[in-house]
Amino acid sequence: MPRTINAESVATRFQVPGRLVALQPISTGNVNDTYRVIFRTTFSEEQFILQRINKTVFKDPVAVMANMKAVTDHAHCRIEAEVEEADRIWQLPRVIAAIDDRDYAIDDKGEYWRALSLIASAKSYEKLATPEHAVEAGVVLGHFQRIISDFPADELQDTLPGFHITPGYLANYDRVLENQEARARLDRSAEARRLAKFVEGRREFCSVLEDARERGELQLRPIHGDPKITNIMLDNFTGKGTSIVDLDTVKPGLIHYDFGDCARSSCNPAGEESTDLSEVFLDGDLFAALVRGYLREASAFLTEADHHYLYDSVRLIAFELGLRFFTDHLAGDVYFKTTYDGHNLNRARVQLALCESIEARESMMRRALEGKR
Ligand code: GN1
Ligand code: MG
Repeated sequence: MPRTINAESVATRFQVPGRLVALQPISTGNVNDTYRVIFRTTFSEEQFILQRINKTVFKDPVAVMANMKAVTDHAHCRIEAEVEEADRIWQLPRVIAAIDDRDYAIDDKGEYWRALSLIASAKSYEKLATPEHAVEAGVVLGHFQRIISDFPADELQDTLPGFHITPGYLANYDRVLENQEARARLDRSAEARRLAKFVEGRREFCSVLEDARERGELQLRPIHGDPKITNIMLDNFTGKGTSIVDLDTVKPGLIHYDFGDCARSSCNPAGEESTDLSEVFLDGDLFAALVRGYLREASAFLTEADHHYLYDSVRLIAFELGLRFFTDHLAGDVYFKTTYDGHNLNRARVQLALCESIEARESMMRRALEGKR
């Protein structure tokens, strides 16, 4: 693969001691290309994560890296300051500087690459099986949001304008459907038409968080942007959450985008890639456990209004991601990476089925949110 050759040549351009011995692609992630890199020294070895930043999605990779550097520097200081009181050793990847001291390297094709320290002896999971894992996922998200909650959001750049602004995704869906090929994809699939009907019934709901923000009830804060379950690492030895990774969507936003994304990805036992809709649902026990873990950390900074919109955020982010996958399917798979025909349609079916399940469980979920405060 030509990209692997590029990755090899760029891997040696960061401040890592030793010589390159291996470069292993990591296939999770729907946007960037990721590799685990091994360098050997005379005495030992160094491993790190190398990523090609997808420029179609992240138009300004330099700004992405500036956000990542600023937030991780801040978070590392906070972690160090709290180290004596903490019930575990918290970790967060560090940006490894390039040989020229920049936070990225550019290859001969003009592609941007970054190197990040590896969170070793820890794993992330595609889906959660036990309430204990869900508690840990909640703790990890709450902890991350808490330690960056005093970082001034206005010092972060908006690297992905429109990210998680659901009404914008709806407008984009309408725009895509003006295209003849997209229309044809919709018309020839009964399943696609069923999803379109589901979307129609929820047009007004799309603006629930943005309306609250415009009314001044919710404020922009620094957020992770993509705290899905596969970005949360659990310590191999203790089973406790130890780190959150994939920090390229760190930017100003509503903490609700994060909570909704974490809950919709953690509490669906079938996972995002399931092909069996009958297995997709919002598991109430996992949700109650996640809320318990999250509020343990997040109660310190959540306002009354923040609490009020937590249920809506789970429903909304499942809906939004379903809409994004569906739109991408109709547009001809231009944004998310796919591995089979109809992949994005299937992902959309999963998220919208999950949204339906979240709607059916509203009162139980609200009770879990209220009961844990
Ligand atoms: C994308 O690339 P990855 O897997 O970290 C996407 C998220 C979605 C997620 C769904 C920048 O994240 O918003 O929730 O796929 N990231 C971007 O798996 O669009
Ligand atoms: Mg991501």
